[in-house]
Amino acid sequence: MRDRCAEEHALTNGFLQGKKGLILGVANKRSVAYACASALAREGMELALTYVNDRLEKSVRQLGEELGAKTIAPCDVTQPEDIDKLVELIGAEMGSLDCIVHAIAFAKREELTGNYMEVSREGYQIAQEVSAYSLPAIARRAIPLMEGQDGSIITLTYIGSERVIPNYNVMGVAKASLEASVRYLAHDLGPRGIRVNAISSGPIRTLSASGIDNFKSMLDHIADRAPLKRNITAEEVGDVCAFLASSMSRGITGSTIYVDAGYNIMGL
Ligand code: 0WE
Repeated sequence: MRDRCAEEHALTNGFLQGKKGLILGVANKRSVAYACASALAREGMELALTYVNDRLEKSVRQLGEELGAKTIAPCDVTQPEDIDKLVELIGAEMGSLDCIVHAIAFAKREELTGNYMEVSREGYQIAQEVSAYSLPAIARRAIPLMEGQDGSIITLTYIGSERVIPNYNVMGVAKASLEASVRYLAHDLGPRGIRVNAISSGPIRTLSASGIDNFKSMLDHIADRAPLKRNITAEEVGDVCAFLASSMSRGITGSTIYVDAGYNIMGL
């Protein structure tokens, strides 16, 4: 399977052939990050994947091998030395980087329920640090690897940044911060040939959504109201990620692109 995959990726002339990408945030096969990695690999991109902790190492290694990933390394974005080492390793093993997919978010479980106003100082800080600060922290360090070739940085966000989604709470505030970061980074990095964009995805059943109160009723609500009358899949996000990684999107930077079956346009 893995040989066939790798061979096909080498033989087919995918539109990302010859490009190299780093994906942060794969946990398992259902991860949106995995769907992005899979779409990028399908189009011929050479990949590096990261895992946060020992608990996830095994599954990320296995998925990485299936996708023909060259580099699989630990990275806890709250540890600056982790990011430094990761960038150094990628420099040594891959030489350069054309694309970064930032698919990382974290808030404490207890912050994703009840009233937003009860948010703790620590809970607020952790959500911001992991989910938002990590983007400029990675982007800045990766500049030397990305400069001089149409580079693309892609992150994932959610409509809870702009409108109230009950219980999303501190994550909504962190995503608002992440989206503002996308615009400021686009301004900083545009002159160096690096584009920065976000994909605002509709809700998807992943590890991140597990244990969220009433997730099923949120999915039903979307399928009822969204113009496409359905939910979206991780693969649909992966395909837009491949587009944003490619030169087909060379005129787009600082944007948030919705992959939400059109839900965001509705007023009622
Ligand atoms: O961004 C997210 C979820 C991110 C997330 C999920 C968890 C669950 C487990 C961040 N931190 C944690 N921490 C945990 O301990 N989404 C877009 C999915 C999501 O999460 C929600 C949603 C939706 C949609 C939480 C409340 C309401 C809606």
